[in-house]
Amino acid sequence: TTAQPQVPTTTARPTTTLVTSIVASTASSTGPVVTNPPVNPGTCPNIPSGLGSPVANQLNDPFTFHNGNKVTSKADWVCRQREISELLQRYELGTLPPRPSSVTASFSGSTLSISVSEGGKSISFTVSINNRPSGAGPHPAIINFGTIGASLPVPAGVATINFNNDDIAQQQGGSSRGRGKFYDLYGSSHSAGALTAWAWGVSRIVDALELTQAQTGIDPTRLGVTGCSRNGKGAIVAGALEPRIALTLPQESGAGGSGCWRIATWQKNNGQNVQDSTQIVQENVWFSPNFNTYVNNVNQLPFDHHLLAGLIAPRALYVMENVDMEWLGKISTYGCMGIARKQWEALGALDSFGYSQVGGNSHCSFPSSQQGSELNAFIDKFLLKRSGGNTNIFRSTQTHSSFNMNNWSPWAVPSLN
Ligand code: MCU
Repeated sequence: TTAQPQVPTTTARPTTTLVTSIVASTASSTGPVVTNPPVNPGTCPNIPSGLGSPVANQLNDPFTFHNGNKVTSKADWVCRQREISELLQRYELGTLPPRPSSVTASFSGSTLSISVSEGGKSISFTVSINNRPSGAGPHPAIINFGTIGASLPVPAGVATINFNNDDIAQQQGGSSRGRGKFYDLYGSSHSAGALTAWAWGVSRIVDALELTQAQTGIDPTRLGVTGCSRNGKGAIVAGALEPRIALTLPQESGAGGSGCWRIATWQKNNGQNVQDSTQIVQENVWFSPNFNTYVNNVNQLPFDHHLLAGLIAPRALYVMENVDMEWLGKISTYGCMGIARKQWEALGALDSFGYSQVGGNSHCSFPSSQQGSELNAFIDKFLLKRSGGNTNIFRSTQTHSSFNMNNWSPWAVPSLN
């Protein structure tokens, strides 16, 4: 079978034309899951070509379009997400190609084989589907990035799909630029950084799961995505760029993931040993080469990572961070996600947002304090679709009193209908 393109072929795939895949929860302790309305991108404002005014010592207003108009409805929000996705791709992530002309898949044993063709070139890759629950299903699954620190305890009833993201785009330092199957297909000078290439890979896994649902028994509308550290950056970007992901679970993603560039720079200027934009682009190829132009003055960017997270809203996001790891930007992720949360607030969807920062565990070893009442509550509600505990979570074991959340987000939070 060949998958049909679901969106018009444009250079940047509008993330917002596929928003209908999350169905309302029927068994929730706190009400139905909020969804975005379908919106015709043709009715959205044009996305300007310039950067706009710099934004210093605060984070960009999610609720004002680049052209100055206010976001006043859920339909506006979908347009604003489309704009933010385009700007993130243009200045930081590189272009996410639209769905390729051909995606085919087959399933045998526990191996899902995926073949993709575009422009006369083809690649194929495999993922393994493990811990498939017994019974007819369909069953939910969590796509797990790579082999570095994959440590989330996935409860019974949820399959795991192991995604070798390095096979799609390498991440062994600067020499990895343009290497991997994504670049075999699109060319080694494609603008996408590794995070975008991996998100594209996740989208192809979802395509393949849609094509093979009868064979795999996996429900492609109940998918989570996770990864830790560099692969946590991959997980949050995949959740942001692929609207068919129901639950995004980035673990200790830090700078370049759940952290904001501006807050990391502020931490660094206050003498802390924090990874910032200038360092991260020298360490690895996670971002587009286009980002290099902005890393010395991130105030120019018309976004920060609170808006990356906001591409997920009102879908479910549970962010896990480690308070003991200064390098990851512990104030940055706390502040960035605390402000990101206001996007779920505007949509009446606070039950779909969690941020939890604890310590006492080594990097990427999942602490049990986040399991029962947090991770499992999210998995119960958004993947297993049964009532569970509270999923409106924002907590840290440190106070971060030097960071003033309101000063960094001085804009109003509308109530969007
Ligand atoms: C938190 O993710 C990265 C971090 O950005 C890097 O600076 C560091 O070298 O590696 C972390 C990681 O992926 O650890 C496994």
